[in-house]
Amino acid sequence: MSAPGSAASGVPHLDIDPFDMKFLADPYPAHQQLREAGPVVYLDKWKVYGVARYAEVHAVLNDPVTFCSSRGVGLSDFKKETPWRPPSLILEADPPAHTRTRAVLSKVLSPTAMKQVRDRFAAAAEERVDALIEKRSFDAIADLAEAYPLSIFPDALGLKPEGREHLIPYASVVFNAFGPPNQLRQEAIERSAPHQAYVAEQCQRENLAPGGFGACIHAQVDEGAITPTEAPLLVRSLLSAGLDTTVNGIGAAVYCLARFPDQWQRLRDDLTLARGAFEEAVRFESPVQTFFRTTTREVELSGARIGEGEKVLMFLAAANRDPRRWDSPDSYDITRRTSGHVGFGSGIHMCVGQLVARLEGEVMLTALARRIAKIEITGEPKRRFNNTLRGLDSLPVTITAA
Ligand code: OVV
Repeated sequence: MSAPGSAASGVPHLDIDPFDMKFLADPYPAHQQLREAGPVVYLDKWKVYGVARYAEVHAVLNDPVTFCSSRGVGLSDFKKETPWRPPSLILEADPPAHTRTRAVLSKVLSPTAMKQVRDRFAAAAEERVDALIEKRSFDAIADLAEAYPLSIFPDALGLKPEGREHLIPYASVVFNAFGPPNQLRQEAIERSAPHQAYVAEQCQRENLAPGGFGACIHAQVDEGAITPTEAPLLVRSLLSAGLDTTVNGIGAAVYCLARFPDQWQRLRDDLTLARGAFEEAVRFESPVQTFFRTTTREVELSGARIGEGEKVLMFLAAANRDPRRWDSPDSYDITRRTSGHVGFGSGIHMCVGQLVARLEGEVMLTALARRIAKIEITGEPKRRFNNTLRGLDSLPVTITAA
């Protein structure tokens, strides 16, 4: 008998910690090491398997029976440790339980639902850009990437005005909590009580305005699709995953377009490229960098034997820049054929809110490109450190109106 990932199984052991500050500050050299070491690696620091090539990340995402989510999609194995909050009914669930909750959120966030919010989202993007043109110099994170989603998403959900300052801190805890028990995770959870209390309260039916996404989830109880106890937890999923993700997605897109002025010019010349420019930013920066799965049986993956009950860390960001899959993976190219990127995941758990994210990205990039000739970075961008999310804390810019 050999130990998990021992030399006998041919899996290379690496002493890379994908959650330390050095890695998070600049993950790209380590992503390359992880990809080049082999199709499956073993990370001794956290005793987990890792996959960083596109083929294996895609394979793991698309075999949810073998690589399950119900034992948690962070490092913690819910079969061995008590989760820091009650598990998500969609993210941390497997079929058949997952199928029903997924159908509910799919319906609430459907193409039809997008039609109903599109004009409001587009008008708010125009308003935000008006305000930024007035300012000329601003922080593209606080004043744009955060301010825009905060101006529309809580209203679209139907949240009351009071307490919204908890939303981003709550999401930051959620995404830090997928990581290992490092300082980022432990401090986030220690300080989470007020944010958790706010979120639990806002998930109740009486606190969600009629017509919003939250009320639509609760209306599914009346249809018999979910129980009255399930509805608040599904609202919690939107509060967990619906805001900080798009903040970092829009932040990524603006950061790309500010760094690559040729791509900014192409977008200005053809505004129909806005959706592609956003999608390519999701591939290029991968706002959600990683997720774990847990094996439900012994499995062979690309020649590597993995035992039952092992955690497998999927490097979505590394897969999105795997030269085996992508031409010039490290170039931001707004006309690239991005389909198949795993920035939104793949398979049965692929981002259920992706239409909301793309809508926000599209209308914001369209509004920016229509009115602004030039975006210049005028100060050192500051990184925001999170175990799962990649993005900036601040991005000082000066814009020139068209
Ligand atoms: C995709 C995602 C991230 C974080 C939280 C959740 C989902 C959730 O369902 O709570």
